[in-house]
This record gives sequence, structure tokens and C-alpha cells, in this order.
Amino acid sequence: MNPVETLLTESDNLTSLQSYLLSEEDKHPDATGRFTWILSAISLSTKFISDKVRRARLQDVLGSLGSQNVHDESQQKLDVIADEALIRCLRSRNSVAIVASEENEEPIIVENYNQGDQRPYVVLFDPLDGSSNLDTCCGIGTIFSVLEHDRRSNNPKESVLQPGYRQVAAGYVIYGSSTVLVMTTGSGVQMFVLDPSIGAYMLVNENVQIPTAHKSYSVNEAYIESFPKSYQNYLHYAHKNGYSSRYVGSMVADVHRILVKGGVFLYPPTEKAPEGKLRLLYEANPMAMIIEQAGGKAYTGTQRTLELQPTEVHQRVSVLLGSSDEVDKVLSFLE
Ligand code: P6P
Repeated sequence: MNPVETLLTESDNLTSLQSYLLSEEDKHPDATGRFTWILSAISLSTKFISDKVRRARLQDVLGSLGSQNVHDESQQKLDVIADEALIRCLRSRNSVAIVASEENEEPIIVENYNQGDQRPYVVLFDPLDGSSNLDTCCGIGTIFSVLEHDRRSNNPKESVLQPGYRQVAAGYVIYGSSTVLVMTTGSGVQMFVLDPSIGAYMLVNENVQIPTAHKSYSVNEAYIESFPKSYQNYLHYAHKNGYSSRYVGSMVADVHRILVKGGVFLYPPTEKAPEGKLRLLYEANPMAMIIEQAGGKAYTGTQRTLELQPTEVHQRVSVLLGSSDEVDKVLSFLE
């Protein structure tokens, strides 16, 4: 009998996030499926968020709530909607002990400590990073980080204060011209695109590699006068050596461009933010894991980001990440 001629073409991609996660789970005989459940909760909630973002002008979800978040920043309606969607989806999983979010001052304890509940994971996220750009249709995103729950402390909230190298998964979803989920579980970086016609994230790259070099930097040069002199010297070098400059002002959009095309992203210390502006636990660390797993480098300036021991949930840090050669070039000015 002749083999059935397939009518499917190569471009008919049939590997979804769900089938990818299940196939990865099969590779670990001792896997319980609880880790997979967390990533599927992130998948479900970010699909919901993507739908809200894409219909923002058609539904009354644009604009600010008139309230401030824990950082005294104006809270956008969609910030709160995204935060609640992620918390609701993650709380429904029996593997999440603690949730920490940019929108909540204190970490949320999900585990029932009185019943001796042994939930193994902590999930941290920025539910809608760059949301101030919503009105202008720039790329914004959700950034997430997953840790194993550390029970050594009597205070469960201290479990979120683990250095970035202890992350078991990290990633982001960018709500841009398409909705793209980029993640790592420590074995390379995978990229998925949301296919709205079937409502599934479809695998488009199983091993994302950041270009080792690309003469492009991403920084808010409006603050150049308040950067440390060493950063100013690097920028003067870049101006004279054929570098291009690209800056959206939305970390997920800027880092995603760097991951795909190469280059270097910087948020140096400034007079206004002497420690840096971006948050260590749910912005710098997850992005650092992604960039390193894709072959790049990520520093707080002088220290590898993933080695920094956190002291506070909403701790800020300066960020330098991207192509290894470009990060090395910046470091050569900082030393
Ligand atoms: P600036 C967005 O508000 C954000 O937190 C990041 O997404 C972005 O990289 C940064 O702030 C932009 O900050 O000071 O350049 O507007």
C-alpha cells in the first residue's frame, strides 16, 4: 500500500507548548507533572492577558486606576487585571507555595502551613512590564521566575530571596506585533508564538541563540549626564564606532530585540535610581537566565546578576545584558 501522501506542509507546525512540556516531562521519570502545571498556568493566564491587551481600546481596560503600586507608580487597569489573572491561575495549582508580584508589597503565601502542605515552588512575576506604553501600542510583557521553595527559614517569605542561579525556570511573554513566549528550564531557550486561530503557543525555535556580537546598544540616553563616568565613556566609544541605538522603554521589548538580533541592553545607576531602576527578582534575574541560556551575558555592572544575593523582594539593580562580546566591551570600560 502506498504511504498516505501527507497533505501537511513543513510549515504546518504541530508542536504546541503543552506537547513540548509533556515531552520534556517524559524525559524525567521522577517527574510528578507539578512543574508542568505551573508553566501551563503561566500559558493560560498570559493568553488571557494577551486577549485583554489586544482589545484594550475596545474594552474599558486602558488608563490608570488612579491608585499607586508599592513603588508609588501609577497603576494601570491592565496591571491589576494581569496580576489577578496570574495569581488566580497559579493559586489553582497545588504546586505553588508562594507568589510574589511587582503589584503586591508582600509575597502571597498559598501553601497551607497548618496542614503541612508541601508545595514545592515559588513563582515571581512582573504581570505587565512596560504597561505605561500601552496607550502607544508598544510591546509590553509579562516576566516570570520560578524557584524551588526553600523551607530552611521559619519565615516562608524569605524563600523568595534566593539568588538567580537557583531559578528552575524563567521567561517572558511579549505582547507585541504577535504574542511570543520565551522560556528556559535550564536547558537552552525555547520560543513559542501564540496562534490565535487555535489558541495555542506553537514552538518556533527550540534552541534560541543570541548573536555573539552586534553593534547596537539600548539605553535611555536622556539620563547620560547622570550615569557613572565609565558608562558615559562606553557610550562615547559606541558613538564613534558605528553603533546604532534602539530603545523602546519597555524592558521586555528591548530585551527581546537583543535576544533575536544581538546587541547590549543597559539600565545603569542614575542619580534618581542609584541602585538602578529595574527589579532584581522578577525582571533582572529571569532575563539574565534567558540571556545566559541563549549564550549571552548578564551583569549588574560589575557582578554576574544571577550570583547576587537578594535582600528585599522589590530590590532594584542596574542591568547590563546581551551579546557576550558586547557585554565584555562595556565591562572593559567599567573595570
Ligand atoms: P525609563 C517600564 O516602566 C520599565 O520598568 C521597564 O520596562 C523599562 O526598561 C524601564 O522601566 C524604562 O525606564 O526610565 O527609561 O523610562
